Amino acid sequence: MSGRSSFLIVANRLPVDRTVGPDGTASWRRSPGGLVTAIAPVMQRRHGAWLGWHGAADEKLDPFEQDGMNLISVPLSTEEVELYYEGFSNATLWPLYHDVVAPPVFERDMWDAYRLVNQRFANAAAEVAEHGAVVWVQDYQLQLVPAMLRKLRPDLRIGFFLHIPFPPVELFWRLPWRKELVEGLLGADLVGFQLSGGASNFRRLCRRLLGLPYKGNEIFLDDRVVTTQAFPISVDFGELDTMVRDPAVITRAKEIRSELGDPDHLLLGVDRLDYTKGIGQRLEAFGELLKDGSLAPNEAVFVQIATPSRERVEEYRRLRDDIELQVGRINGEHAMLGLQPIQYFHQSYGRKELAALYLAADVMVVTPLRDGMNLVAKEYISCRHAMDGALVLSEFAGAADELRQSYLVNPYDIEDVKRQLLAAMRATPHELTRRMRTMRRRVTTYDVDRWANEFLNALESPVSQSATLHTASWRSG
Ligand code: GDG
Repeated sequence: MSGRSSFLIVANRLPVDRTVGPDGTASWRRSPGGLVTAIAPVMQRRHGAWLGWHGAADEKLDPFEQDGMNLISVPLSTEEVELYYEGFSNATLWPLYHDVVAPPVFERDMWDAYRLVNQRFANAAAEVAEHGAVVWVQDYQLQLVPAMLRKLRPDLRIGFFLHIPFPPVELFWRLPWRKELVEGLLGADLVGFQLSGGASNFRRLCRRLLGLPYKGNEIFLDDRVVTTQAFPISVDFGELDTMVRDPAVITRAKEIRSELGDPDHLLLGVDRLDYTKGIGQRLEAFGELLKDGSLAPNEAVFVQIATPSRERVEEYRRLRDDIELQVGRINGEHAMLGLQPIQYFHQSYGRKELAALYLAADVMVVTPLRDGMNLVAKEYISCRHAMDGALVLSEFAGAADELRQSYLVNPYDIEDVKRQLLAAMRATPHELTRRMRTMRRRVTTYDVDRWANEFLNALESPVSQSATLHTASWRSG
């Protein structure tokens, strides 16, 4: 790859993972995960460049090409991975932005590393962006990049999208570095959120913390306007819809059901093993249904895929132990020879295997305590072209705003989860079709292409007339 780019994605991670073959040769493979799933197709179409860390510490890589994407690695040292990534990003910001469901850690050396690494990303972007390029910065690990980049390159059009929730002012206020963080985000021309609630939390915060006025979606700075808006992320509906029509995937789905003993109800959970995902709550509800006899032990099987995640962060290690203890207890009490009611897998799977699981499952169980969007819920919908299957969905997932025909639950209310699990299992085919048809209509029309195009159109469109006028009057007033 050579020269500069007119379109850049800046994200913590490059969208690839390195694999080493039996003969010792290394190659790159597109990695799983929400962000990658969402953006890779857009990148390929626009022939841009993607800046991010490649996943190995203390190693510098030359730019390379993969799957039609130009990839530029931003290096991180072992200490930076610990302090910037596992520390400030995942032990401070992640819990703080997810309703403090785990206590956030506030440590100054983590913040210093976060600032230093954000500056490195900004410098790298400034170096490869063409004059007037569009730069799209992704997610909570890089919230200082917009302002740092604007300082270096005022000619750029800078967008930022936050994949996780933006918290209410009262929670954000705890952050010792709250002012720097908000000023970092305000370096963007457009700050995108999953939901309008996140955007309005951000605008209120800007007024209270920095005294900035806003009107509608626009925040008025001295010399420019920052637009804040919701862009609910979605999935590649077409890819999944095609995948589940593949005979190999259909056969695999049948095999999965028969390997599980052809239960009346196959329930499925697919999550990164994360304390925000409410895995414990759903297993508790399922265990109680078995215990109180609402479900016979051989009537339902719950398959829980818990993909390994952030295993060096203390809170995640504890969570793994808790979940595995809980699975062991429930299975210990209710298993029969050759039949375990919970099938738990702490492993990662290929996309096709995942699609086969979605196709095999009667009830998809998505119960986060807080989630920016939750792509798994939308992936399940995309795989149900027969218009059957039920989605049990937490009210605290961003996806609940769009998927109103799911079986909505409050995951903190175990009785409610039990009730909705049973309702989903007992629903008539007619009822399931009615709900699924409406939800599929939503996901087909608002897929990931539409999400990315709407964001980029908003970023590239000229600033509104009213915004310019308002800035002028604010400055003169
Ligand atoms: C963040 C926000 C927001 C999971 N296990 C495997 C696998 N996955 C894929 C799923 C899905 C993705 O990972 C997970 O996306 P989610 O949206 O459910 O959750 P987060 O990872 O927390 O994502 C979230 C998202 O960003 C996008 O903005 O929706 O709220 O927290 O695509 O299918 N993929 C494969 N094997 C696995 O074992 N191949």
